[in-house]
Amino acid sequence: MIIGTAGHIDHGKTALVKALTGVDCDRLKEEKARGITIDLGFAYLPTAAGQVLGFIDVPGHERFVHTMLAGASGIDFALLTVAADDGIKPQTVEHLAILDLLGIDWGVVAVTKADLVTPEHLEAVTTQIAAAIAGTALERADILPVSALTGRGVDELRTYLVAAATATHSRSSEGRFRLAVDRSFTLAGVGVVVTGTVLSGLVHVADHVQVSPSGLMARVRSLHAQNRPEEVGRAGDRCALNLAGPDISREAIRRGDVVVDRDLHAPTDRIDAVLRVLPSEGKPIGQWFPVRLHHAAAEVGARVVLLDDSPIQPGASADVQLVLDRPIAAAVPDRFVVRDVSAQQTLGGGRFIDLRPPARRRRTPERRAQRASLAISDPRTAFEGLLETPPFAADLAAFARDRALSAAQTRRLVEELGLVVLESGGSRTAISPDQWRIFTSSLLAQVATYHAENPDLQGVGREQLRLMLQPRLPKPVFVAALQRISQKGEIVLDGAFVRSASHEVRLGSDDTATWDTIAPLLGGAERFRPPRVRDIAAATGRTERDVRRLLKLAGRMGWVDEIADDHFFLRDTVREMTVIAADVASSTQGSEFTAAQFRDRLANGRKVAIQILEFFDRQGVTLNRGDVRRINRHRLDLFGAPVLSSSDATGGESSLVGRSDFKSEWGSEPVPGGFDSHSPPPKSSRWES
Ligand SMILES: Nc1nc2c(ncn2[C@@H]2O[C@H](COP(=O)(O)OP(=O)(O)OP(=O)(O)O)[C@@H](O)[C@H]2O)c(=O)[nH]1
Ligand SMILES: [Mg+2]
Repeated sequence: MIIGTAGHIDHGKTALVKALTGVDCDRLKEEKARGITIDLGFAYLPTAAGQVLGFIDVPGHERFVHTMLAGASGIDFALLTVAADDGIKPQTVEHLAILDLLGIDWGVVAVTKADLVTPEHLEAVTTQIAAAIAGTALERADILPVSALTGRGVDELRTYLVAAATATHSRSSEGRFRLAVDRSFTLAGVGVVVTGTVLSGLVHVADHVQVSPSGLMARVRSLHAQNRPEEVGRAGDRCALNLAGPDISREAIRRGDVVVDRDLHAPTDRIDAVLRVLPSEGKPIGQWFPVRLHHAAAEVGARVVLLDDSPIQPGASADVQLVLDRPIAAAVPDRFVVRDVSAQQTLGGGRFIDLRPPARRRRTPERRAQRASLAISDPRTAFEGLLETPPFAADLAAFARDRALSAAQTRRLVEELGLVVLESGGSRTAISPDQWRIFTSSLLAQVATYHAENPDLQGVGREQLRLMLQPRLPKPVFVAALQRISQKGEIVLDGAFVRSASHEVRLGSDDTATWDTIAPLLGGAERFRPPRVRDIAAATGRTERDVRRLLKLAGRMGWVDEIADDHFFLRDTVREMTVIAADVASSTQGSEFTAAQFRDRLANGRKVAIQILEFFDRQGVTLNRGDVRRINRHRLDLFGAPVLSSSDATGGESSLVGRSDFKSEWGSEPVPGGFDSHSPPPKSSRWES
C-alpha cells in the first residue's frame, strides 16, 4: 500500500512520516535550510507481517501544489494532516479537493501537533475537520490526534495504517504495464534508475519496455519494489527500475514520463474527458479556456474545448475535449486535475474517456452517444455500449491499447460479448453479434435487390455496396467482412463485383433479339477476322454504343472475348485459335513459332494475328520471347479447350496435334492452312508480310 501525505504547509507531514518510519524525507539542503518540503520524499515501513508500507511525502506550500499532484497520483491511501493549532487552511482545502478529484477515497486524517492545544480546542478542530471532509471522497475517514513531538497517537496511527494495508485487497495486476515516473537518477555501478508507482500490470526483470511519450526503448536490468530487490513489480507497487538502452540516460527520462509495455506506446495530445469544476471556483469555464493539465506525474499546458453549448458552471460536470500543448502517455479512465495557468488554484478535474477523439464533428448526436459509452469505466460495459451506437463498429485493438487491457482481458471481452472481429492490417474492427446479423442480412438483401433490378449485370460493385450498408465499414474492413460472409457460400466475390452465388446473368428480350442478329456476323468463314463494333453497327443499323454494350454483356457471359478494343471474337473461335496456336507450335522445331506462321494458318492478316497473340500473351496462353512464342499448356484450357494431362504432353508443350478429338471439334469446317501444313522455322525475326 502506498500512503501519501497531504495538508497545508507546516502542518507536520514530514515530521509525522519521520515519527512513523524513522525516515526524514526532507533530504535537500534547501529543504533543511528553509524548513519546508520542496520535492517529493519517500519512506518505507516494513511490517511484522512482512508487508512494506510505502510513504510519499508531499510539500504543502501553495507554490508546490504541482509536486503534490505528481505524488498524489501514485497513492492508494491518503494521510491528511491538519495542525491542531492552525485548523483548516487553504492548502488543506485544496489538497482535499485534489484527493477527491483523483478519486482517492481511502485515508485517515491526523490532527497533528496535538501537544500544542487543549482538549477543548482539539475537539473544536476535529469538528471543523469533519465539516471539511463532508461531501468529499474522504468523508468517512477517521480523525486521529497525534503529536510527533511527544509521540502521542503515533503508535496507534501506525497500527491503524498496518491494519488498513492488511484489509486492502491489493490492486489488480491485470492490464498492461505502466509506471508513472516521478524520479530519474543515476547510481554509481548501477546506471539509470527511474522510480514511480506501477499504475497497472506487471513488470519483470529483463522485460523490454518503452518510455512514453519519447518512445525510447529500454530493458529492465533489475528492479526494486518498496525498496527491496525483486524479480517482479505489480500494480500498486512503488518501483525503482534500472533501465538500459542505447538512448537511455538520466536526462532522457523525466518526471511525468510513463514507462510502458511496448504495445501501449501511443502518445496523444487530444483527449475527450469528463470535467468537473470545483464548487469553490468563482467563474464558469468557457470555450478554449487555458489550463495546466496534471495527469499521473505529468504536467502540460492545455485548452478546454466545450462540447456542450454553455460554459461549465462551478460545481457542474460536462464532456470536454482537452487539446494539449504536447503529447502525453495516458490511458482510459485515468484521472486528471486542471489548475489555472498562473497555477494559483485548482479548478477541477475528472476522467479521460477517449484518447483518439475526432477534432471535427465532435458535437454531433452520434459522437455524444459514443462519449456516453466511453465514459463508462468498466471496459466491457463501455465497449458493449459503444457498439450499440453508430457507426456500430469500433477498433478493438485501439480500444484495448488505450485502456491498457492485456491480451487475456481483450480475449475475454470478445468472448463475453460474442463479438465478430474483422482483421485488416493492424486494426481489429469489432461488431456486436446483433449488428453483424443485421449487416449480413441487409448485405444479402441489397445484393438480391440489385440482381432483381439488374439481371443483365454480373453483380453490384463493392464500393457501391459498401456505401449502401450500415455500419459503413472502412474499405479494408469491408473487404474482410465480404470475405467472411462469402465463406458461408451465399455470395461470391467476382473481382470488383459481389453477386449472390445463385445469380446468372440473363439477357432481356430486346438484347436477345440483338444478339441473334449479331452472333452470325461473328462466326462463319470470317470468324478469325470478325467485323468490329463499328462495322457491326453499320451492318445492323444500330448505334455503336448499343452494339458495344451488348458485346460487353456477352463477354461477361463468356460468349465472346474482346481481343482488342472494340474487336470481339466468339468464345468458340478463341478456343479454336488456342488449339491452332498449339498446333503451329508443335509443328516447329523447339516448339517456338512466329506471328507470321500463326497468321498463315488463320489467313486473317498480320495486324489481327498479332492482336490475337498479344491477347493470348496477356492471358498467359502464350509466352512471348523476342519474336517467337511458345505455348503455356497450363493455360490452354482457359477458353475451354480440353486440359492435357502430362502424359499427353509427350510431344512437348503443344502436343495437341494429331489428336482426333480436337480435329473433330471443328466439325467439317476446314482450318485455314490445315493441320498438316508445316511451315519451316523462321530464319529471320522480322515480320514478312
Ligand atoms: N509541537 C509540535 N511541533 C511539530 C509537530 N509536528 C511538526 N512540528 C513542527 O512543525 C514544523 C513543520 O513540520 P513539518 O513536518 O516540516 O511540516 P510539513 O507539513 O512537512 O511542511 P511542508 O512539507 O513544508 O508543507 C516543524 O518545525 C516541526 O518541528 C508536533 O506534533 N508538535
Ligand atoms: Mg514536509
